[in-house]
Amino acid sequence: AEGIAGAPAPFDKGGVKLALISYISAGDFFQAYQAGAEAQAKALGIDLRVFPGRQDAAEQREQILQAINLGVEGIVVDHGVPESLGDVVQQALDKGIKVVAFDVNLNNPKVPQVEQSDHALAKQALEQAVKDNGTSFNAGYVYVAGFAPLDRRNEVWDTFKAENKGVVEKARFGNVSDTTATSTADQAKAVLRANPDITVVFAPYDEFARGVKLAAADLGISDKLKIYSADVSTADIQEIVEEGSPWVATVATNPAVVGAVSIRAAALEIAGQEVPRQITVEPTLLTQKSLREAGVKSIEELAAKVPAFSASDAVTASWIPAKLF
Ligand code: SR1
Repeated sequence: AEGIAGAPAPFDKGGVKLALISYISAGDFFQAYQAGAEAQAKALGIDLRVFPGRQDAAEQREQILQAINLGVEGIVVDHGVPESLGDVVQQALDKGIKVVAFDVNLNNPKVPQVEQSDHALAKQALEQAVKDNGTSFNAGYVYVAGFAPLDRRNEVWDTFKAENKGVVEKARFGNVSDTTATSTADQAKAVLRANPDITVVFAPYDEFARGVKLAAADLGISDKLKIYSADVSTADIQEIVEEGSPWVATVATNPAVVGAVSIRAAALEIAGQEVPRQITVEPTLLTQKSLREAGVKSIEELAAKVPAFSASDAVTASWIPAKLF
């Protein structure tokens, strides 16, 4: 493995072993996050071991123990169930392994936490919903508790409802699995059939939004519904801009950039350099109108037009190659 000239040890020699341990690997967001992590690891001469996530807390624990046994110098934990991770993460830290967490609250001062500013993300999506629909509407809400980013977005939804009494949550549903979009679509179909007065759906995860859009199309009510989401991918952009799409806005980062930031945080920790405990990648509002007007058809085209989608200045250093996409 090649080292980086002028980099601090051990990156001057290359071949630093790092593990990326995910709780979820299925879906556009997690695939792009992994691709970004891999690109940043390659640019740093890191030997990245990727452990796929199958939403299995016991398996994720086991993978952390495997990574410790492999002799990695750092571990990035991507989502997960905090209660089942605390002790194994502590075992890694006790062995001198650096740990970075993305979207899982490990509540350990030794572990930097990466997130996408989920409060800002949900606020921007709901502000757009108010711009489009006013402050009185019947809403559907897609939420599954226990995922740190969804829980943070939920805090904003609760405050939003308390401040806007004309917004009525008629139904709450959602499913996170390896078939999130289609399972959510089945639930959405039942909900929208039973509540024909729902005009807005807050679905702050792109797989949720895709499911609701699918249900609306099946029921023939796409023109009566507006969907507000989080996340973006090339497939999402195509679904948002297509003629007659009810998916009218999303608030997002480039997940590949977030993956790269997570690896950089681990690299800086390993190099003994300062890393903030809270690392935030700020999201951007993308409306259907703005995407159509810009003629953007893919995440690459988006990155070419909006700098926040090509790179983040979070946790950088002069010795870290930053231009990845
Ligand atoms: C099940 S949690 C899904 C969320 O994790 C990441 O934060 C993405 O933004 C996605 O919405």
